[in-house]
Amino acid sequence: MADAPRAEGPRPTRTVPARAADREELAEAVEWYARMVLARRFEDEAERQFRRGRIGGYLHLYSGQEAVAAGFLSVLRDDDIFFTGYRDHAHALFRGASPGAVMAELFGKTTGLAKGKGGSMHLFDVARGFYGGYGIVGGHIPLATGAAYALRYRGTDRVCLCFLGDGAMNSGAFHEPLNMAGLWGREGLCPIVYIVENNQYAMGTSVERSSAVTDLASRFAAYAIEAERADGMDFLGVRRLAQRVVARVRESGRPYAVEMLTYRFAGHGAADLFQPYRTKEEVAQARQRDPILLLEQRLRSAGLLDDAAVRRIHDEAEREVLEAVRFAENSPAPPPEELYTDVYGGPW
Ligand SMILES: Cc1ncc(C[n+]2csc(CCOP(=O)(O)OP(=O)(O)O)c2C)c(N)n1
Repeated sequence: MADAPRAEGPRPTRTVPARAADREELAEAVEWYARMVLARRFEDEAERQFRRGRIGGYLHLYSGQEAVAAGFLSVLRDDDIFFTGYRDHAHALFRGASPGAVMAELFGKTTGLAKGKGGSMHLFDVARGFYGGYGIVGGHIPLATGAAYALRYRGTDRVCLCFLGDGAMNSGAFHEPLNMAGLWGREGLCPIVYIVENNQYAMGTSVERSSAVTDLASRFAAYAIEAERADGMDFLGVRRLAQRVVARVRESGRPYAVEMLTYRFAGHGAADLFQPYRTKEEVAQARQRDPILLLEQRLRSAGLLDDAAVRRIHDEAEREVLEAVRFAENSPAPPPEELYTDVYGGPW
């Protein structure tokens, strides 16, 4: 702060607009609280449907990490784009995809976000700037980096977000594009934010056992990319960080990275039932900082949420998710001819 310390006298009036801005920010946060509640309820229901055999393939839940995607996607412009890994349902919902289309994709139906061809790990919604949903760990990092370059090459001020896991940082697919991003960034040609969702584990392997350097943010220095580490459980904190970082990348065209400390409440995938790599006490402790509860407490103490409003939001999420399941159940499965559409080759 450049201001000299003020010993006495009235508080400056310029704090008034700041407080008004805070209120506006909190009012918007109520909307994001509702979206996070919906995403959590969606994940719980997806797990139930998976266990009933309605969802084939794999299923990776995002519960616990909601504040990261919500915080960043809440500040993105409509024409910006983003990529993520396979833990992708909430990302699609936060960007405005309908729960029915996401659930139908999990069910493999034609009404799904990717016509039922992608399933849980490969959601895709180009109209909303969502370029997937990737099952190969780290496989999307080169694509996202190239896309960021393309945005600048075409003369736009659009920004690309690339969400990745802590495990993905140890893949070869991380290092090559990061080097290019560092180089392109010198010319202001790589407007990308790498958002490491450090949920402490890659499948059953903790960061301590898989990364030689556990301060993940510091590893971006190897590619001349500035980075910082922050709490990923506090929605308002993530959102403020995202506002600052996205504005800076949009302005400079230089890449930036954030390591968001978060936690996944569910197992790695739906088959990871016993989780021998962590204790129940550890999970219970992490749940005390559930991002949805933290935001709820903050909004309650600001007088923007009460019991009735919370109940309404939860009831609405319940209704929307059950409606999504009905929609998915009643949607048609793709006909065999669909095997030959959206592929590079013709029938043979
Ligand atoms: C190239 C590749 N190697 C291995 C796997 C198997 N695999 C699936 S998920 C995963 C762990 C990834 O952890 P992280 O990037 O931290 O993501 P998180 O599951 O924590 O969100 C691994 C090794 C894979 N899918 N792709």
